Amino acid sequence: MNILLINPPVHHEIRGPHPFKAKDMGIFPHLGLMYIATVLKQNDEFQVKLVDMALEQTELPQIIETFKSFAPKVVGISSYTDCLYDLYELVKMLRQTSRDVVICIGGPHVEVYANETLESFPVDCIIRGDGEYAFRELCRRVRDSKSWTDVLGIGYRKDNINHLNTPWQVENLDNLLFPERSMSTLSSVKSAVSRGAAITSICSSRGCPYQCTFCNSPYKIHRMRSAHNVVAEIDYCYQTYGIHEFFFFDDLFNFNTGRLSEICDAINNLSYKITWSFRGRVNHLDEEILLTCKNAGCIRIHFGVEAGTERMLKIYKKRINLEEIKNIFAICRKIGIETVGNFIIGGPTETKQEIETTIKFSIALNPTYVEYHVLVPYPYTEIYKDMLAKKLLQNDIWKQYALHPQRNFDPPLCEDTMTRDELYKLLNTAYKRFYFRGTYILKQMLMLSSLKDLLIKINGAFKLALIVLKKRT
Ligand code: B12
Ligand code: SF4
Repeated sequence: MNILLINPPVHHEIRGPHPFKAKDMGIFPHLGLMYIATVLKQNDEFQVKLVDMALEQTELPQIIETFKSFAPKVVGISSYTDCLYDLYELVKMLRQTSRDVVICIGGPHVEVYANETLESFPVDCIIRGDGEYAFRELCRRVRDSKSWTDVLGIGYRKDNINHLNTPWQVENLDNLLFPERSMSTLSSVKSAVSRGAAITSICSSRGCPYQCTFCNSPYKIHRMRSAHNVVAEIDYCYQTYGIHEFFFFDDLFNFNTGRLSEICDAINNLSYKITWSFRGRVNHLDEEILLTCKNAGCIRIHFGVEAGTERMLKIYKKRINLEEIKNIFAICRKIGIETVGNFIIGGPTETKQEIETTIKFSIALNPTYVEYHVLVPYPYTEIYKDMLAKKLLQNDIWKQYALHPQRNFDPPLCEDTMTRDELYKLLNTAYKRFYFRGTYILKQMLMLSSLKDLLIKINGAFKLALIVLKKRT
């Protein structure tokens, strides 16, 4: 039986204040769908095609052609709240093409808006939680013409009533098969930050034990793979695809220092060198473990710093302080690990003066790169719930959008101290002040190690200049 998995296109990403859109960040294969595809293909149980429309820039007519020629019995589609309109168009078109195919949506959006999706999208079901085994069970039941309504994780609508089963959660992530990267178009994989070689994303844990008030991470329960299992996947990628650059996309890679140290030891025991980077927090780190990381090939750490004032760090429930941040950035600089500082502008009650302090702090911190974001109160975050409770928003804007996806949706912002336009202006100013400093540009030029490196930096700088100088319409 044929199964089609789709990552929808990104044509109408919401008109938010992010200066970088999905395509600017580099395109990585869809790990979640590859995990699912690999489980489905095990022992040739199903014939699977994965079309990453975002990665491959596939247009709707093309996917309909693929759908007709491949004739799948089940279609599984991933979902992002930011790209909901594209998902909606895709699902409608597939449904118009076939009444019989079972259409199932999974992924981050349905974690948040399960009921709304069932109500407004012409789908048979959704799947919440880890998708691997739940989706395989759905496919098995369809193949065997059995009812699938009791499968864990499934949500469906019958007689105008939604039914949501308990999400399926893989307890031991080590038991999962490594995602087959060949399911995706490897040659297209590129990243704004890679060293030019083939790079892949990798996930060593799911969930995060913290509860920052702005965060909409879909996995709430934190589970980690063993160090041995993680490095076995690295080796598999190297041996099978020749990949030697890895980006750990975990929400929080460095939660357990012991495991981090074991991962580094296991990487050092490989007979070849790799480079890697991760997304992490400044706590759970010190000079010793950072040196261990550096010696095992860690080249860059993406830190969620968020603010340059203690008051905003508290509002975000970040559970870190300015001293810790300064200390870790200084150590990284000293030992030669690049840093990316992520900052938020426009949190609840944040004043212009505080934003100014954050921008100055980000420059003084001297990270290799920065990313500034205007805070978007995402659905189900503490900040959004608080804004609704305080009636700072007239209605549940996100819920309306989830029920009626629109092309030009402007997400809510915290506009209690500044207007949307003022926040956008500050964002552009922040980027200019950080990147267009003479000392910064000179430092970047001095760090160039090759012609390839130069081309990557020129390309990055050109994109950045376009983004920063572009007028918002
Ligand atoms: C890696 C990553 C990226 C990468 C790669 C994206 C990709 N296509 O995989 C890049 C940098 C390109 C990226 C871009 C974007 N991302 Co992103 N990204 C992530 C990150 C950090 C990890 C994703 C991951 O690999 N997880 C590990 C795998 C195993 O899990 P998974 O993908 O969620 O899949 C599992 C389940 O969700 C489920 N599942 C997923 N799809 C399906 C489909 C079916 C049919 C079924 C049954 C189940 C199922 O089963 C999978 C296996 O268990 C997450 C944060 C997070 N914690 O998830 C954000 C996250 C998913 N991204 C997010 C956003 C907003 C985006 C962008 C829109 C941002 C932007 N403006 O640039 C774009 C959209 C890209 C696109 N359309 O493909 C949000 C989504 C929020 C939401 N409610 O929709 C998240 C949650 C970050 C956040 N906290 O805000 N992203
Ligand atoms: S922002 Fe980072 S540390 Fe905070 S809850 Fe989200 S993933 Fe965890």
